[in-house]
Amino acid sequence: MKIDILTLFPEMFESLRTSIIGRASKKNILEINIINIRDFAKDKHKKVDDTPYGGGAGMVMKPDVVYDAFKSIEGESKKTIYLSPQGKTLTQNKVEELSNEEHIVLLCGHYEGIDERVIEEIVDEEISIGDYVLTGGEIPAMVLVDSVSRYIDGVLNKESIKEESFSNGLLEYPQYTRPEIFLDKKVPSILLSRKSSRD
Ligand code: 21W
Repeated sequence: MKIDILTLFPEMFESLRTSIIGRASKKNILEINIINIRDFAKDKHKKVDDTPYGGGAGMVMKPDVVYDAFKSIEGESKKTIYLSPQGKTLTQNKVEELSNEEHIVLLCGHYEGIDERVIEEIVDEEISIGDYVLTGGEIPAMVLVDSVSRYIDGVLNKESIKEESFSNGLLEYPQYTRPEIFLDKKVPSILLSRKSSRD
């Protein structure tokens, strides 16, 4: 799977390289490409935003700059997702659905958002990660990458996916490891008598 991320803050994605996802990238299972929208600014001041028509607080990302950044991505059949507070809330079912895509593009907005005309032109789907206000789409994009990457073969083992509680509706249960007694609290005896992969 290939994931292109369009952002004004590429340095926020550094952590992806060192994590579990970085390992999958090395195995060529997952290819993550960060594109700095500012590289497509037109003027010498590298201007990427402007004041909103009709007034209001903050700045809006310019449509031409975002459009050119998007156009720099190759491939015909890619699904473009705009991380937006107005989007549909991400669910485990959506994560699983997205994991079957060959190529996705994640568009991260900042400031007050992106000019609507370029959204209409390039975006297939708008996704939010929940009803609270963040400063931009970068952390939501990372949440999406992290959750989707678990379904890409080789990132996690099959058991972890099977055992996970969210999509199959099973209840999660408390977990214990050594030592057997911690702060005078004993591990439940039913778990101690059970043979497992330990030792
Ligand atoms: C937050 C941008 C609030 C714009 C006037 C009319 C992406 C996000 C974001 C942000 C506004 C997600 C407006 C959960 C989030 C994100 C930045 C204000 C603009 N002004 N999921 N419309 N929460 N947030 N609205 O904040 O980009 S996914």
